[in-house]
Amino acid sequence: MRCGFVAVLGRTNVGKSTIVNGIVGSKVAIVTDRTQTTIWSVRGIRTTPEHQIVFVDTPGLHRPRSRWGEELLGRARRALAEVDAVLAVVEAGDRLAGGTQHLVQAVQAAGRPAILCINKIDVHAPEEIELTERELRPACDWQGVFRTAAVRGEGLGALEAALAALLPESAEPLYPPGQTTDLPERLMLAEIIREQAMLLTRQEVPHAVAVRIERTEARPDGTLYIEAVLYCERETQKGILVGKGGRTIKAIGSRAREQIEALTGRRVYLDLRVKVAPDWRDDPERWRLFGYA
Ligand SMILES: Nc1nc2c(ncn2[C@@H]2O[C@H](COP(=O)(O)OP(=O)(O)OP(=O)(O)O)[C@@H](O)[C@H]2O)c(=O)[nH]1
Ligand SMILES: [Mg+2]
Repeated sequence: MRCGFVAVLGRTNVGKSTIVNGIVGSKVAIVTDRTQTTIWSVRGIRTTPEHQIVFVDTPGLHRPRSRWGEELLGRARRALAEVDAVLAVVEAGDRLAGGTQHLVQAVQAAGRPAILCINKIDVHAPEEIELTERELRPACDWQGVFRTAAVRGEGLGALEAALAALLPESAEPLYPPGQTTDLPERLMLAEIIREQAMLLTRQEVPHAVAVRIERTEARPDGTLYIEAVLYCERETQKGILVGKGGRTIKAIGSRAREQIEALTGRRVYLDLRVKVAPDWRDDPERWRLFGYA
């Protein structure tokens, strides 16, 4: 079989995590309509009898405005060093400028075989898609150019086959065939909570939220008890996260609980608290405390 690692690189919000989840066939990375959703270079593993593709999803390329932003960019860059191939993702309508220009430069510098994926073709006019392809195709030595609508699963089968063809032959898979991710359960639980916090808040709040699982306990009645803290940077953000009469934090909790119950197949009791960690995004000591470093 063919087995190996594929880094998924691109501007923030173009749909990298959606593509990884779609090909892996289960949710290994959280997805929101906000920018800078992904903070981990999560591995998402797709295994068939013919191949095993280990995707390394990465934080989106963006202009960093904090040390945390720089850390995320570093995680994306480092992912390139350890892979067999690169999947560069752009959104239909993107031109060869700004972040997309940086993407192409990073892919070229990586010196690995690369495939270009033009995503979100469901929401862009055919002429726009054509323009993006015409501009980006000659910009790099692509092994293939694909068009996808990842939210609908469109084009993902062809993309998967092309990526697998770039991987080295191997007698054995790298990961056990049943495994879909390498993210530890504790971090996965924190990510599910962060996803709902991002979806239910706006403006700067989604990016100021960090989640730390304080304690998990399997109770004798089969319930999984989870205690977590949502950190934000200011009192005003705390007010927004808690919401009027606790409405927002309750909504975050009940949506996250449903997801965790679906994932674990157990009844879940989720105990959420909100705390302020002033300017944590500029404080690496805090990241270590959150388990984010
Ligand atoms: N219409 C449309 N929306 C899409 C498509 N793929 C992803 N999206 C949406 O685009 C948004 C961003 O998707 P993500 O997968 O989180 O994007 P990302 O590139 O991983 O973003 P970061 O982790 O922030 O870098 C979400 O709201 C997705 O539902 C698509 O093919 N079509
Ligand atoms: Mg992502």
